[in-house]
Amino acid sequence: MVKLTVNGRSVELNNGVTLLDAARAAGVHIATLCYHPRLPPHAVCRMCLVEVQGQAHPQPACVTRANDGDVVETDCRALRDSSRANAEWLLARHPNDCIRCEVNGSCQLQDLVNENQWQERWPRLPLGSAEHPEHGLVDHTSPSIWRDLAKCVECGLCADACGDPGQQQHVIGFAGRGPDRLPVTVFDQPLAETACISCGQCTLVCPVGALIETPHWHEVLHTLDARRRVCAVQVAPATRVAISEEFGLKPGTVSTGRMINALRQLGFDYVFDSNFGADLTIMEEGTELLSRVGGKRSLPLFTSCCPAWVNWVEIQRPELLAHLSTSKSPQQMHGALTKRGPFAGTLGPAFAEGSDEPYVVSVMPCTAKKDEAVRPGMSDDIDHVLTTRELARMIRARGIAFGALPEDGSFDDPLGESTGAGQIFGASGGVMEAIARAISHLIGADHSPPIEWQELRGVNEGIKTAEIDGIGRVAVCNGIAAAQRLLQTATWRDEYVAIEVMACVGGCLGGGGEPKSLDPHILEKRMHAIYAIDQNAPRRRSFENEAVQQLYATELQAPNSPAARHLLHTSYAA
Ligand code: HC1
Ligand code: SF4
Repeated sequence: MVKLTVNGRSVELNNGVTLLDAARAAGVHIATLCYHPRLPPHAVCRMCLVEVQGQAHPQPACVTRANDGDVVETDCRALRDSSRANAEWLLARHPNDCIRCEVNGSCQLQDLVNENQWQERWPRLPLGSAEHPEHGLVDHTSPSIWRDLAKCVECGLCADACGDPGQQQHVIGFAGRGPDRLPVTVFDQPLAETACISCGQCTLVCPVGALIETPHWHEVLHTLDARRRVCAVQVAPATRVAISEEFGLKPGTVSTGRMINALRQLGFDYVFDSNFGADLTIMEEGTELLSRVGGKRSLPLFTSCCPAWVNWVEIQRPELLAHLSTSKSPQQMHGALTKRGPFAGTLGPAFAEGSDEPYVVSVMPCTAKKDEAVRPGMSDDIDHVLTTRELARMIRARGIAFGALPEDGSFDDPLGESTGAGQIFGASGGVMEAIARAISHLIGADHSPPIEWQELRGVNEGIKTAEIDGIGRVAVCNGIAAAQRLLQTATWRDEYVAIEVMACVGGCLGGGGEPKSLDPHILEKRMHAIYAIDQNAPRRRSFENEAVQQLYATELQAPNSPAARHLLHTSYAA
């Protein structure tokens, strides 16, 4: 243990902690820009400098180990002057563009300016200068990720997140030195021309607005406000938990009802559940798996509901495309049914002339879902995709007091019915567990497999495996780097019959469109909430979804029928 004082407050902590940990334990706030608890520290922003008695110079708290007996000061004129000088250096080069910046209100640089009343030190752009003077720093080529390097504070977190042990993509790296140091792509190509898989992990750690999700929320608000079309929205399993964090509720708070009420207040006519699509995916993908096992072809089957993983296979290993399940993701299945399924004609008043389909939006924890929605072969199933963060922006823009909303909101039927198996899609291992719960039913066997598959759960293990009666051994890759490792083994083709891959560590609950969080245990907290929803669900296996049963009893006839393949399956291109 080490015992030290921070601003005169005594704290006792385990060996190995930093002065930043010690300050936080003492309740002392230290501002940071380049620090993220899940990534290695850089100490480049110099915002967290502290004085340690006996040391000649101030030390960066994020990388300095706390020693027994340290006397630490964070609050003195010299330190304030030094952070102000560092901030001035950043602000001199940062566009004064907050009013139209996508992260306005959730920007750490803006917080720093506000906390310290440094507004006057932010240079004003000349009147009428709407565009940045810098040229070539704005990149809007990706359907999922926007870059504006004029806003970059060179913290390095994006490059770390992209090359993190869980991702290992290395699409972004640092070039230049000193004031020209910037995170760029290989050969400075536009993002759309790189190997970027749109996972959005870089947007999740960017402390400012230099890397953001391609914004769709302005168009969505515009369409809602126009009241011209019937507007339907579906919400993904991981979003109903994480949205709570945007409004100061405790991480892990389940906000399904509040979220539904907020969406209705925003003007959506129908609020549906992506979990319905997830249950349907299990019926289609499970049946597809059984038919591949029977025909001994294209095994192991790769799950395909994570679009960043699909992107990775297309870009890096196109020879493996045949392994991807052709079943669309829950988002796309749900969108196809909302637009063109048997219920589409029942969704309310006649559509305005020229808009004979409902306007369909999804709320996803994922940036790559924007990319998925515009893939060839998806037949415009979805008009716009909002991340969890964008939905929070819309709610704030309309002045809806989210935390005060009643929790009683419920989904519209029939595309709002779901089981716990659909809900666990939001956590790494959830798709495979949902398959495990359903497979013996799909085979027609009379025994029931266990509901809970602990060996497939967890946000910390890279590769998880289990044996499923009736089909064989399956694997779950938690993060795209784990999939790369598995595919480097000599035995993956023979060892597994099915492999789930989620590109983001933790699965969708760790997706690049989720709220930004500096809580090192955020993934576990979200995960526990997701499994709690499943545990409390009256039905926990996808084939028990009565609306799905009804769909097969009428229009779709059976999983993988020609009608189902037409609406619910897709293809991939190298
Ligand atoms: Fe996911 Fe999925 S679980 S991919 O992680 O299969 O994004 O939450 O919506 O489509 O249902 C994401 C989450 C999500 C799909 C489902
Ligand atoms: Fe890297 Fe993912 Fe960001 Fe693309 S979206 S640059 S792959 S972290």
